Amino acid sequence: MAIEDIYRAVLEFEDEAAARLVQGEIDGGTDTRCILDDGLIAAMDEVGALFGEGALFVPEMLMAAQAMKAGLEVLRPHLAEADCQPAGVVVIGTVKNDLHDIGKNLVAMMLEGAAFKVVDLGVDVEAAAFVEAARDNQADVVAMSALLTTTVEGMRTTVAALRERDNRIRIMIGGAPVDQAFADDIGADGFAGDAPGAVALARRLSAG
Ligand code: B1M
Repeated sequence: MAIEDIYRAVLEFEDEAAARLVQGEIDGGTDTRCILDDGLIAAMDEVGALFGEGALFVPEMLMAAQAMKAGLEVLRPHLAEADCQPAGVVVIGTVKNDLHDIGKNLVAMMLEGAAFKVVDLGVDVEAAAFVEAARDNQADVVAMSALLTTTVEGMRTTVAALRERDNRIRIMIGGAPVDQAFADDIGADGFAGDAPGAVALARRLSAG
C-alpha cells in the first residue's frame, strides 16, 4: 500500500477506497501532510490539469472531488492534531436570489482538495452574511458564484460591503454570466472560469 494508491483512487473516483487507503496510511504512521500533499492534493491537481486539457469533464471532476472528500473526511481530524495549517481560509457562497450551487459546490470541493479551509454559506447569500462570515472566520478570500444575469449585481453590492469593512480582503468571482471585465468593474480581485482556475486564483490571492 502506498500514497500512490490514494492518488489513483481519487483519479478513479473510488470514494470507499480513498477513505480506506487514507485510514491505512494513518494507521501505518505515514505523515499526515504527506497523505494530503502527495495523495489528495496531487490527485486533484492532476484532475484540474486533465480538465484543462479537455481529457476530463465536469461530471468526472465532480466524482473525483467526491472521492477526494471521502479521503479528506478521514484525514481531517489528524491534520488538526498535527497542527497542519490550511493553505488559507475561503468563505464561499452563491449570491442573493440565486439558487444555483452545482458549480459553487465543485469549486468548494476543489478548494478543500487544495488544503484550503472552506466556509460554505450555501445559496441565496446576502452581502451582510458574506461580511459577517469573512470577519468571524478571518477569511483570506471571499469567493462568490452567480449563474443568473439578474443576480450578478449582488456581487457588486457584496464587494462594496466587504471593502467598507476591510479593504485588504481578497475577493474572487465566478459563474457563467461573469468574466474578468465584470470583476474589474465591480472591484473584485479576480475571476475564474472553472473550478481548477478557482484553485489557482485562490492560491495566488491568499499568497498575498
Ligand atoms: Co437554472 N438557469 N434557473 N436552474 N440552470 C441556467 C443558469 C440558465 C443559463 C438556463 C437557460 O436558460 N439556458 C438560465 C440563466 C439565464 C440567465 O440568467 N442568463 C437559468 C434560469 C433562467 C433559471 C431560473 C430563473 C428558471 C426559472 O425558474 N424560470 C431558475 C432560477 C432559480 C434561482 O436561482 N432563483 C433556475 C433554476 C434552476 C434549478 C434549481 C432547476 C437548477 C439549479 C440546481 C442547483 O444548482 N442545485 C438549474 C440548473 C441546473 C441550470 C443549468 C441547467 C445548469 C447549471 C449548472 O449547474 N451547470 C443552467 C444552464 C446551463 O448551464 N446549461 C441554468 C454545471 C456547473 C458545474 O457549471 O455552475 O457554470 P457552472 O460552474 C462552473 C463555472 O461557471 C465555474 O466553475 C464551475 C465548473 O468548473 N464557477 C466558478 C461557478 N461558480 C464559480 C465561482 C468561482 C469560480 C468559478 O469563484 C468564486
